[in-house]
Amino acid sequence: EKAKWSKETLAIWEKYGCEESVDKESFQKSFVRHVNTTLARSSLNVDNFSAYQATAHTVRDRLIERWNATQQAHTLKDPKRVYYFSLEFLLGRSLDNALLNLGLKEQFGEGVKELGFRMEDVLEQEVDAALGNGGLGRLAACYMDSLATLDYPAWGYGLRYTYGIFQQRLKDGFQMELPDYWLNFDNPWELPRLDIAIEVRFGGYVSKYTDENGRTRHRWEGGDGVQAVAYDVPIPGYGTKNCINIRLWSSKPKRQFDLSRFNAGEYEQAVNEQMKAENITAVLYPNDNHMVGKELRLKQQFFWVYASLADIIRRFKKTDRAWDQFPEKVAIQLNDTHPTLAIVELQRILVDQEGLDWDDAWDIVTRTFAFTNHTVLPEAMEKWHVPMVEYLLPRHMQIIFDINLFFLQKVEKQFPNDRDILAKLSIIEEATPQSVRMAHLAIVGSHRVNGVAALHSNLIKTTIFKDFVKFYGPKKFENKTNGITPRRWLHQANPKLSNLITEALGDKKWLKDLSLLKNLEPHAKSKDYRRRWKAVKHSNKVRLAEYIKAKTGIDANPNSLFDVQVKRIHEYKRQFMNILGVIHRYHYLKSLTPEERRDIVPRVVIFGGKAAPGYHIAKLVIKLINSVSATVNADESIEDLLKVVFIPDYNVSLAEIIIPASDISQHISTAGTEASGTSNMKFVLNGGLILGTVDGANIEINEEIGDDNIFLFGHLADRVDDLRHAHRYRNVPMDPDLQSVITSIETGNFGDSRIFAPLINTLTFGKDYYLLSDDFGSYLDAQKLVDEAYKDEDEWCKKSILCTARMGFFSSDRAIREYADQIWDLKPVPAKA
Ligand code: OAK
Repeated sequence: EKAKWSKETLAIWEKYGCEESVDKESFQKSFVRHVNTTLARSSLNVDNFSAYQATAHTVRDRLIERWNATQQAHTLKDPKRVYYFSLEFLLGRSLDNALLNLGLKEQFGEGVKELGFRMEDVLEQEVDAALGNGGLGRLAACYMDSLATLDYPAWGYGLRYTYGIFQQRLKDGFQMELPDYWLNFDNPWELPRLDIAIEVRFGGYVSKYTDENGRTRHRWEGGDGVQAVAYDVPIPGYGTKNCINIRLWSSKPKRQFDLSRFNAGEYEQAVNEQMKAENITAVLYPNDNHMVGKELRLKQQFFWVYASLADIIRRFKKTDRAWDQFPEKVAIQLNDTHPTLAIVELQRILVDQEGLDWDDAWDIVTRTFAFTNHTVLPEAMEKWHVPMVEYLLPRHMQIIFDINLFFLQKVEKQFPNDRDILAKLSIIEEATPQSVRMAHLAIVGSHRVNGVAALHSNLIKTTIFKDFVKFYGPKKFENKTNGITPRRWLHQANPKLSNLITEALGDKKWLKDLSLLKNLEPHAKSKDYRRRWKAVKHSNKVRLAEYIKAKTGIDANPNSLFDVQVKRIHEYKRQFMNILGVIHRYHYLKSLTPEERRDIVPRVVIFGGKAAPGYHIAKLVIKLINSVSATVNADESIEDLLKVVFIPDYNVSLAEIIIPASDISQHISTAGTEASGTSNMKFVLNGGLILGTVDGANIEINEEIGDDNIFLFGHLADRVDDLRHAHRYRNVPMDPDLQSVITSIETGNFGDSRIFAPLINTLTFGKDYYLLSDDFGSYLDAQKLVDEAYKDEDEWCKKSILCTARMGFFSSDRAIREYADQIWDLKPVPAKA
């Protein structure tokens, strides 16, 4: 119950409820106070880490004020809100981002310096919040930045994993996984809300009864409960007071432990329940674009959507509105199929608990949800065995069957006597055991479905969801091309380039309206501007070279062309093709005379990325890269002409160092397999060119920046089926250049070749599913064009500037506005100063 204040009391609240100042002196005052009180340290006992903590707490205080103001504005105005349901938020570090978004970097930097620290060292202390695998999780983080910046009333909902994505180490060139102890020290970027706890149940049974109106009703009863406890993560917008919230749920036992067992001396059993409960949010599943049907994962998904919906409904109910207004106040975006059970849970609440008729409830549900698909890979499609769902969620399984029944009745009406289409569209896959197809459920339960780049959105309409297009018509399926936040991915990661851009454009408005970058174009003609642009790239390369030296001992000469491929290791992304290309280059270099060598552009080929721990082929790719690296880098005859580097433990904060230093980056997935890609956008925004296939967002990047500024190669998506068919049913000879590279590995030029047999087999016995052989020739040709183009430094620099200038479209602000206008019907609500 809230207290009612007297006038006098209110006056005190108002007097002290003023804003904390943001000048250098107030920073220093807060800093020292936090060192002395929050950290309980004296000024004699402050290291860089303590300085980080004190700075973080000082910034956090200012964030919380804005967070409060924002929530207050929303409560007063009660606008429609969007809830972004994502099982992953790959936020990375928060301090630098918060300093820049709040406009505090300069004065706080000065303040910290006078206290005896360097801001760079302080920022380096922060561990990444790595609650995600890759593209999907980082996209969610960029979207939160844009939602906050554009003043949209938005919340993120996710899980607070005790362990984020594993840390990667290398041992003898093999990937080793270590747990990510990110919460070992206090985390200043979360606000524990231990008072917000929601009980979540699993198991139990369904009972039937007749209500007072004579209707048959169902009740889900019994089962084991755990608590979902809220932790709030403030997300500040750039250049606004607005600061939104990501609410992450952590699982806790309902009771601390079983007292009767404890008293009986059964200590182990007494804490069992506690451990079981805490297991639910213990660890992020480390698979990217791949589904594993583990029970614990299903429990995570339900735990999360149950608590989030309960929270949203609690908020909705505060305003006494009729249920049919729910979709006018609540939009829920499903980030892939992971949160699809929310559709079922909302239907259950409305029908079982609130007593609505099935059809009225279903209308509310479908007007509330929209679904984003992020992949067409068959192995990524979520399917849950019916017996498992039935056992964990008996009532939800019944509701899924009912949703399916009513849906298929409509299909039957539209396509009478077409058993084939019924089977194809059914939410239930008829196999032994039966499975629930989560994508089908997500489509049926949403009013809008979108892909994440133009090609991808067309592909889902013509391949995996084509039968749904027949039924619903094409309008339900849209495209929302992904975007990235220019705040983190240019302003924060590449401060020198950001300054150079601001200088040319006259102010920082471009950070809120990225289309303004087009005004950089004329500067590409200025010799002086190009000189300075080059100098920035060079200094970013020096920074990366220093990092590489420190972490791997390898000398990467910053005067070489830096060629980068950093992303999750996956067969469809074809890091294998890249390293085979490197071997081809190595052999070529060895065949040259000293005169011929003089004409060669020296290259550093840089790899980074994690392989899912159970993905053996991907792990062999890492091993092969490291074996090639060892051989090439140790070959003195090659000098500086070629260096190969695998940077371990690729993550967001490392991406911030790598991306600004790239001359060319590779985005070389088999056409039609990479839904969008977002790092491609980050590289080009930072003036790096790309070498890529005609896939995902590469296509739209090409449209924006022009054919002269991108190196595209390889077969197009519409050829892939035929090529795969040929590999399966005919004897297609391997590309001869590829064959000689493979022979070289098999000869043992890169260590014991037996290790690599399973990898090489994917090209032959595996039928070259990802078409490396088909694309290898054009890949090598494109690489030659890259080498040639790089020789003309000045022309290259012009391309680089034009790349940045033409990337305005790929701001996540543009993407978020499209979602808000076209899917969510959402309006901004600025928070008052
Ligand atoms: C992860 C788990 C399951 C399904 C998809 C993913 C995923 O990360 N997909 C990636 O999403 C990115 C954001 O839309 C895209 O840019 C990538 O192409 C896609 O692979």
